[in-house]
Parts: sequence; C-alpha cells; structure tokens
Amino acid sequence: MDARQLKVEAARAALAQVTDGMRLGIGTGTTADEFVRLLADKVASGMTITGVPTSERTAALCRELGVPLSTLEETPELDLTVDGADEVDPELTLIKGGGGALLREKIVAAASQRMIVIADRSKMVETLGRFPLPVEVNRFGLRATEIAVAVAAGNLGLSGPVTLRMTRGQPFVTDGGHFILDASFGRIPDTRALSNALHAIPGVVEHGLFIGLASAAIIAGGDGIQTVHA
Ligand code: ABF
Repeated sequence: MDARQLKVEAARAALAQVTDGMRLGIGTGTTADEFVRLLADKVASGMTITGVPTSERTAALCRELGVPLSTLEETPELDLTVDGADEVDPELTLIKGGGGALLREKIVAAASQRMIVIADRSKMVETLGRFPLPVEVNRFGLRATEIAVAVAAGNLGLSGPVTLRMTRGQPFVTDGGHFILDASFGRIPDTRALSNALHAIPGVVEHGLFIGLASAAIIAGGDGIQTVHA
C-alpha cells in the first residue's frame, strides 16, 4: 500500500466511529482530507452530521464536497473530532501544526468529547521531537518571542534552531493572523514542562504539543490497522 492508501485506510476506520446526528470536529491535512472525502460520500448517501472545520482549507474542501458545516460559535460542544498529526507517541501525546492549523485544531479538539487521530505508521515515535515543534506566535514582538522561546527551552536542557515559517518568500500567516515558529529542539522528554514553559511566554498564542487531548489513534501500516487507546 502506498502512503495515500494508508491515509485512506486510517480515515475509513475513523469514519466507522461516526454515527448519524454527530457533531463532528473535522481536522486539517492530507490525512484529514481523506476523511472528508469519505465523510462526503456518507453524507451523499443520507448520513446527517454537523461539521466544524479546523481550518479555512478544510472548510473549503467540505463546502466543495457538500459536507454540512457549522461554526464552533453555533456548535460549541462536539461529540468527536477526527484529525491528523505530525507525530504520535505511545501515550498519544502529539505534535501537530505542520499544516499551520494548530490553534483551531486544539480549540476544536478541546471542545470535543473524543478526539481520534488518524495517521500512517511513519508518524509513530517513541519520543516526540523529530518533527520540529510548531509554535504559533503573535506578530507583535516576534524577535523577542523567538528569543524567549529559545531561552525557555534552554532552561529545560533543550536547544536547536527556532525559525520563522516562510511561504513563497513571506512569513506564513495562520487562519488566526499569527506567525509560526518551527522549533527544532530534537527529543522532548518532558512535554508537559515544555508546554508550561511555552504557555508562560506572552507572545506565544499556542503550541503544537497536544497533551491529554487524543482518546485514540488509528494507525495504518502495511500490515493493517492498529488502534491505540489513551
Ligand atoms: C494536521 O495536518 C496537522 O496538525 C498536522 O500538522 C498535519 C498532518 O498532515 P498530514 O496528514 O498531511 O501528514 O493534522
């Protein structure tokens, strides 16, 4: 199976958890896109759901495919969110934000009774940190925040480049109008300590460590589907 097929299989297994009438958080990324496509087929054949997208990009795909959408303002309590991840550890702590949607993804996941992560096996790691940690920051005081992030990490024995995410020669701007710093600290042994340290920096809007939010991960590999529960 190629990478795309693995994503489709993980998405299909998550779709089996979706029941009629659900209020559904809908993730962002190529794996979540596969979920949206399968969900659209279900909707076309009569399933009723209310979807809350985690990004403008996902909202656009849902509209194109006819998946009914609401907002978190209208639908502030969700039954289930299905979303991808950049890394998943055995406790289901995640790194997310490679797609730049981490803030809305975290708000939507936190508003959901359950969050199911869908991923191919390449995303599973023993310890998070091979993937650079995305940190969403306010544009104001960017340089000061960049320094504060490096200092906070250094106090925890972590170091490495902290770089402003760019796209087509310009800083990448999130749906919330913020910038993203990608922090290549390597292995993060104490995710909770780093999370707390980053949250203490005023210019940090949110970071891509998802701790205690995922209830299950559906991991697709060449030898089949594995479901990991929190
Ligand atoms: C979102 O999309 C993000 O949080 C994560 O960064 C990314 C994963 O993308 P993909 O499924 O394309 O690997 O879930």
